[in-house]
Amino acid sequence: MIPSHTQAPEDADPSEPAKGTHEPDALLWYRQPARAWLEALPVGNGRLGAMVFGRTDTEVLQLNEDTLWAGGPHDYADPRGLDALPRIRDLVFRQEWEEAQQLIDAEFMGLPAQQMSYQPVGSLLITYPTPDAASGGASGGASDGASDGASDGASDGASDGASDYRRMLDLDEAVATVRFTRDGVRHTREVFVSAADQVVVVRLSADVPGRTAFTLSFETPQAATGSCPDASTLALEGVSGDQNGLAGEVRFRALCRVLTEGPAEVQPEEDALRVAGADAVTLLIAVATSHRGWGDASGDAHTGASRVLQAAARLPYATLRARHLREHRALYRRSTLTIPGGPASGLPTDERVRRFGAGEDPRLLSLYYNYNRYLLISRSRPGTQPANLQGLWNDMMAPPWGSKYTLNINTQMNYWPAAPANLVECWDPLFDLLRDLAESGRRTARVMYGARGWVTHHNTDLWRGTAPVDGAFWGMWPTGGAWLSTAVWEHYRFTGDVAHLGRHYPVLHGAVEFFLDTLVADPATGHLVTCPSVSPENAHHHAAGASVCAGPVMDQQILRDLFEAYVSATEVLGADTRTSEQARDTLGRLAPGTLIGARGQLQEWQQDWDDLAEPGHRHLSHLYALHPGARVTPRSTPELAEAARQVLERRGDEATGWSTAWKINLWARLHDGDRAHRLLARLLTPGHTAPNLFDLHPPFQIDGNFGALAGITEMLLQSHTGELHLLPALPTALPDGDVHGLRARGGVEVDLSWRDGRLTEARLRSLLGVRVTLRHAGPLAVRGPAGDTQVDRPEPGVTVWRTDPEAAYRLSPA
Ligand code: FUC
Repeated sequence: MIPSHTQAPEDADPSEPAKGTHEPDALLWYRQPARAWLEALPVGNGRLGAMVFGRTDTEVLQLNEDTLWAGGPHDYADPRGLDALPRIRDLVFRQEWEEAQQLIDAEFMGLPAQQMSYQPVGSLLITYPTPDAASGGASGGASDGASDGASDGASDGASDGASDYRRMLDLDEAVATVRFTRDGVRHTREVFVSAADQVVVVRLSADVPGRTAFTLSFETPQAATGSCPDASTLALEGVSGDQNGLAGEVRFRALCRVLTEGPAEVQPEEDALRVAGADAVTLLIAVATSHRGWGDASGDAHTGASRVLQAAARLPYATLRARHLREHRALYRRSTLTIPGGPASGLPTDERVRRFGAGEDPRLLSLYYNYNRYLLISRSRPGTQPANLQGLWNDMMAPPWGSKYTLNINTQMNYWPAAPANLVECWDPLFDLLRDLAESGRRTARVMYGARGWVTHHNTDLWRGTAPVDGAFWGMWPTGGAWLSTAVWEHYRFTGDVAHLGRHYPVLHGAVEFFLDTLVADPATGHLVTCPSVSPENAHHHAAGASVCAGPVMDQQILRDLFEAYVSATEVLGADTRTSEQARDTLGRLAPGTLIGARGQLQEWQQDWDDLAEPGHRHLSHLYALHPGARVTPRSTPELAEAARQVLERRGDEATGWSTAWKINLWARLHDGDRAHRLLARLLTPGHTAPNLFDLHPPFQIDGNFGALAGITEMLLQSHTGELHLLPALPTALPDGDVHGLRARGGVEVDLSWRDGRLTEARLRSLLGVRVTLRHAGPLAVRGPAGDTQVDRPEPGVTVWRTDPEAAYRLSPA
């Protein structure tokens, strides 16, 4: 295993506050309940999620479980594809793109040509007695009055007599809290989702004994029935939705157990539980589904849910909470970003978002950094599904784009920050997905391409669909799996974990095999190209609606990275050299991945068609080589970096959330911190950031959150060239700050402090003992465990030395 300094020590007191955990950096808070879903606060343990509305008349906890998807196990590959393939290629090379697209739509699409949607479980409703019933008609004070379901922008006018209202999400605890006073009684509600015990935990208490009373019920858009299997448990059982001709096969069961304190009464009704006279109540919600893997939905949701519930019900609330805190903080406390505050930093979170653009609250970036890390921890943990388009949180049966895995940018972006923000474990689910796709994609490769290895196109779902879907224009892109596979090598670069590389080497091998068998020689140049393919979702002849082409530049860039990763991995592992030799040979015959066009721009296609395309298109596919790739850098390829800048200028700043987030990373790679910050400021406005800080495409897509998190790390530390570059793109708007616990390639953890725009101190912890090449404006003195460290300075601004494994170094301007 990889050594790690970053685990919270077992004996650390989890109740102690740590750096970066004070309110403006670690607390989302509001003066009113959530009226709409995008105001509700997300909690999750990777698998189970809830959106907490914080209402005072009927509280809504909208629930998700990450394997509840429409449809069932299914193979989408269309066997007619193989016969159509040579004809499609012929049409593409003859530049008869529309005909090629028609043929693809008719004979080279998945069956069906759409994949399945991620779907919600439903909501747990906690309905309080009306003021009349409870106390004979109290009135006045703050209220939300919304009791009409999870997804609407419901009213906030009805008077339920609540006052002194506050709701919050503490990121350091991963606990959502609601507090209010009614009829002289102070009520407190806490909600968290425990990764340790696999339940949603709700604690309802009051400062007057015997005054906790409510009715519990489930509501759901699924085909499901509610019941009370025993006197203190509420159940909801159902099956996921049908879609595009596939029957819903995921059976699910949600259970809510009521544990009361004090002389309480619990009264089961048909499909509700009435609780009265309690001092306090703990609710435990367990959800299980019948999903057992991408090819099997025959599991036992019934027993699964009971088993988890029984185990959790044995633990007192304080123990459940402590176990949850320990688990969460082991990840959350790895890293912090501290930016000094401004006049608006003490305001409620929705107010802060409205004011960020005015420069009144640079500290909002600390909260945003922490929140986005919180989202990754709450959504993606070992053993869970990877983050989909909405991460984990979705209340719709047919969410936008099915809330699936879009593999031409969105899923990759979700995982860009995992290693740099020091959450390597949260990356795990992506590798599980790759392992699945390498199996399901093998059939698609064979049936539709007659090829070895495996392929995945621009989307996948819970059933690991790998055939093209959604139509040729969007779906005819065979490089989704190749791009995802480059993560295997990146993981090794960040961690040095040879065992992990070995486990996932077959994924790389199969991805390479597929392209060895399917790359074709472009008749015009003889170079090897992908065909048919697209430059994701962009038309090279916009007026004609033609996207299908041969060898889009992005493909050629990705394949270089894939093949090189494979060759390097083979060397590290001493594995299959024959395929590796073929890969090396193929690398030399690939069509160019970087070409400069007539306008001095990096070309998107092999031909200089860029003027015929949509100028401000959201995808930045051909800038892959600048980020996340590393083939284009201002230092090693200045002309190409300039050509990439031309593309960014022409594309402009107006874009979707994720596209803006990608631009932050791209400008940071060009070392332009001010442009990167300008885009970050665009993202942190109400048009792109919801009151709960979810990123808006619009609609909500979590890739913008994760892409922005990666972008912030890229401004502060870069390591993609083999050097550790400190503060490579520090914006002038952030002259002072401290960051703790970033992670660089080579297994180095980095803390940085800067004042007046200059580095004042850096600390490095070398997990693996690598030779470090550090780049920074101005010479640095290095002190290691044995005092001043001997370093080389091969050129101005570069400091080189070999670190000792597990050793810490303190650097200061010399
Ligand atoms: C890609 C993008 C869209 C959207 C969708 C989920 O198709 O082009 O903007 O993010 O994925």
